[in-house]
Amino acid sequence: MGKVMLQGRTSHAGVTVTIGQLAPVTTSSDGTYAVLRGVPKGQHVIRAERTGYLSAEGYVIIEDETHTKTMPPITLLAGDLNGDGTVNLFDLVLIGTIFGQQDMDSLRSDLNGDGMVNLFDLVLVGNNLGRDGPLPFE
Ligand SMILES: [Ca+2]
Ligand SMILES: [Ca+2]
Repeated sequence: MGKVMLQGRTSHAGVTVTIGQLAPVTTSSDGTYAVLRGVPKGQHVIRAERTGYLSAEGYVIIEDETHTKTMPPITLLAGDLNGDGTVNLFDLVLIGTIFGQQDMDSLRSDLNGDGMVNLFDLVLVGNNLGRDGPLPFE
């Protein structure tokens, strides 16, 4: 189990967490997820991803599959709207084209989740310009 927070949002729901070959789980609004039970022994890749955010990736080592493994909490950085793994000019342009509108696809350009593509979202992208994913999951 663990917790993934979304930068700039009050609801941290909708992050997909995948471990190895197991079926992905999604976070609830407080960011928590429970997945690390029944994971086979060994080292597995763990990924956390959400549209509009840089993903995080790392390794989880399971020594005893009967125990529930707890992962450290992480925060995904906002702003990778086009999903190319970096927060860059393309993401700013995307926000610019629908600035001031209600975001029909609220998973995407409305980063802070207030229902509008506005200055708050622009600031989130601006603050993370130049950041690359995946972020370390540790
Ligand atoms: Ca991008
Ligand atoms: Ca917004």
